[in-house]
Amino acid sequence: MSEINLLESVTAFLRRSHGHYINGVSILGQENETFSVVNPATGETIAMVNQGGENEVNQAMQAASTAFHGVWAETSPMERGNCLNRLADLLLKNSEQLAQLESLCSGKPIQLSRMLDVGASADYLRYFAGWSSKISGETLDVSLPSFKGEKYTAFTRREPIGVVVGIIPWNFSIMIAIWKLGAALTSGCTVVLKPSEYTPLTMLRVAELAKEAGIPDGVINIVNGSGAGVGTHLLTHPLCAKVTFTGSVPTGKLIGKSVMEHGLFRATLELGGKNAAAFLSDMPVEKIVDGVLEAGYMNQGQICAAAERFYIPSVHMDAVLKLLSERLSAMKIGSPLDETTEMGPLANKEHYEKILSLFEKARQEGSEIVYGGHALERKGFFVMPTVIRAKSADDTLMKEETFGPIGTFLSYDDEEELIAMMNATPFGLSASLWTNDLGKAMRMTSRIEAGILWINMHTFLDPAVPFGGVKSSGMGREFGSAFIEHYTELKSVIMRY
Ligand code: TXE
Repeated sequence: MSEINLLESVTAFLRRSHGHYINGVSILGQENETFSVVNPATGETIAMVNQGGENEVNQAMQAASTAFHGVWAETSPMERGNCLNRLADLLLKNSEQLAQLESLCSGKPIQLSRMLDVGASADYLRYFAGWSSKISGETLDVSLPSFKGEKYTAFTRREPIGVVVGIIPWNFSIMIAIWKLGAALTSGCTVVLKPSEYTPLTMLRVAELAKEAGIPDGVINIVNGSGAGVGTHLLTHPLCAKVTFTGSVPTGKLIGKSVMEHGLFRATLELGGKNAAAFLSDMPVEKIVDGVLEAGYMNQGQICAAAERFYIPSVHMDAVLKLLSERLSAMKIGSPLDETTEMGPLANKEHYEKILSLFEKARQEGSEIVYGGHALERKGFFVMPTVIRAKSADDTLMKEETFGPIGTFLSYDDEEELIAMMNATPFGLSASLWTNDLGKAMRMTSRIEAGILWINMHTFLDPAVPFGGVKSSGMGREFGSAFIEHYTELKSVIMRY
């Protein structure tokens, strides 16, 4: 056991009274209600947080709007980039504190928190920082003829959209918030973020670091509370210019409907799905199992782009399931604060109960549970990594997102049938193809319905490569240059002379 000691700054932070971060100040807000933050590894409450309400939403939106008009949109692009780079420096300087907070609140193994929620967040910030000085319009030639010798010139400007509301899930409470914050701030927008009610602490600390980095008050605001309460107030607030959401498909649809009803029309929705990983028959069994472990089980399967449907050539199926079960049985499940832990608990009780009910569903439907399929007998929200052999493509676990450490497997013989099965879903966030025949992979690429397709890899996101879903998995793209369109308005100017 190599359980790390909590830093004194972490225990001190947990002991504080928590609420919101508005206009450069931590505040408790005016609501009397509080909610608890539960450590999923123990089931114990580790902090209490004040629930926000309409009042806090109004204050935060007003602060963000004032900072947008008076300060941030007027800040030079270079200085905006410098601010984001300084915030990246401070994330790394406070890396261990942030990683420990993330692991305590979400159950993520500490090594992953260090690598992704802190390390990758700093990289994303630096990537977005570089864009601040490169967002520009273009000059255009007017196409119609002039009648009396007059001349025209035209150009476009990319102008920041205004106050962006970011609704954040619990699986990467820092990194996903940083995706939204980095894109908004580099474009000249200001933000009001609502973290998940399961992981409300980490961004409160990041907001303090943002102040230290020289980001002006009001540019970043955090309001904590429920989706139905704080979330709804934010989305319907008249100062909200855009919403960017990552989370479940049902909530995403609700948010999409709500923003349209309130005349907002600007939403980026990054939702989940039921991602497929398909292994072609030239792949050896060991490589298939390595691929399945990479694609399906990281962070207890709680990654929106992770694979949940696995298609295996029937000739390899038995051997793959046998070796995979052996590899999973050697996986170290334990405390997220143990540096050797490979799999922690599920992030919260509701999610744990949902996963247990899906195990039950698989049993009722007669799917074969090859490995796992039950909770661990210990406190906290631990379940076994699980392998299920589906009866057919109609099994619930081949269709519904579990968001857990569950791989469901179906064999195939024919590659045309494989493509049809991969696409037979209302979702389309990600997919992967595994083969040494790159020519075949390239021919299949255009036929697979997914926003991101990996070849011989899975779940690898990069700030330079656009990310987002097709079909019911969302709309809009994060990263690359694609984000610019979603955080700026394109203004055309035509001049006669
Ligand atoms: O997600 P929600 P929950 C999946 C996963 C999980 C299930 C439910 O399968 O079991 O979703 O988790 C806010 N207006 N994913 O309930 O509801 C909410 O407060 C405005 C996949 O946590 O999507 C939180 O901040 N906001 C996913 C955020 O939305 C609302 C990651 C996400 O919550 C709202 C998380 C409303 N009406 C869960 N209702 C992924 N794809 O990455 C809720 N929220």
